[in-house]
Amino acid sequence: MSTTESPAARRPGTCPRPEGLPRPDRCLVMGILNVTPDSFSDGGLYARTRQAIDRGLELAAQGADIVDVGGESTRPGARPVAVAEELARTVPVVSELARAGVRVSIDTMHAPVARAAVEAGACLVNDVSGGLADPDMAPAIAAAGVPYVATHWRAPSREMDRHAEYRDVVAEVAAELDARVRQLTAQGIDPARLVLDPGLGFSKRTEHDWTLLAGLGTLRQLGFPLLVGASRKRFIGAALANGGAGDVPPGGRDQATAAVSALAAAAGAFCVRVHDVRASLDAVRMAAAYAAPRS
Ligand code: PMM
Repeated sequence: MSTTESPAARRPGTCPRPEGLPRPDRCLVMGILNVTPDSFSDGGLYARTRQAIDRGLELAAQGADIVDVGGESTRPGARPVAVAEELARTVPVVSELARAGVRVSIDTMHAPVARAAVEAGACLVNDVSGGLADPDMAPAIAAAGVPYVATHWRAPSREMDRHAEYRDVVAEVAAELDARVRQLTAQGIDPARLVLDPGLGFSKRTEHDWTLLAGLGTLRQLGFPLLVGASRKRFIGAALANGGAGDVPPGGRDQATAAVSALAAAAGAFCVRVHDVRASLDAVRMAAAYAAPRS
């Protein structure tokens, strides 16, 4: 991989775009819909399902290009969820949103969930393990022929922080993503449908996340569209805390997230994944206007 970037490669409009997804002249905004008990406390599965569908419709009405449905928390330290439970949480939500005309992605590391969600109408599979958590994932994606987000990942949530060691985080993440691309395409995934993601917060410390964000131009040289998932993450809270003046809780990080969305879009990201769709949609529109050719 070369480290010099041509001026054309720096323009957001020239970012490669996967087949099977919309191609507006701006960065896409993916709205986060986590159907997990910590997001929707008590109330039983039906209540959670109904609430999740309503929230998904709301995200779409706010302008989300894609609504990303997930049934398993991937926070550091999170425990795995049984596949049957993940299916019960996500498939009815995917199905109902797809029926309502919403473009849905499924956020899962498990092939049976990916398969069932695509069957239910999901048009994209978002796998934070990049195919490493489940050996059946790549063949399932190859067979389904849907776009696939492969995220940089080193270990399951409960042990990810132990693997946050890098000498040159941008070069190592680029090399590890490149290795994933080779393996995934060798297993039959169409490279035209691949999206890569630096995996902010996944086996990364705060300084790694900021270095990766600043290094998006280098990651784009891998030749694939990039998705950036910064929303409300620890590195944003740390920057807002202003050198230890007090952490800002996740719910107070949306404006800062929108600022990061603008930076990611200006650096050529194909898509940002966020909780607050409206703010990031405005942000990526500003990035597009800023980058637009002027006479
Ligand atoms: N982060 C989370 C979940 N899914 N998907 C992609 N592609 N990239 C990410 O960075 C990502 C993801 C964890 O964040 P959440 O708990 O706020 O959903």
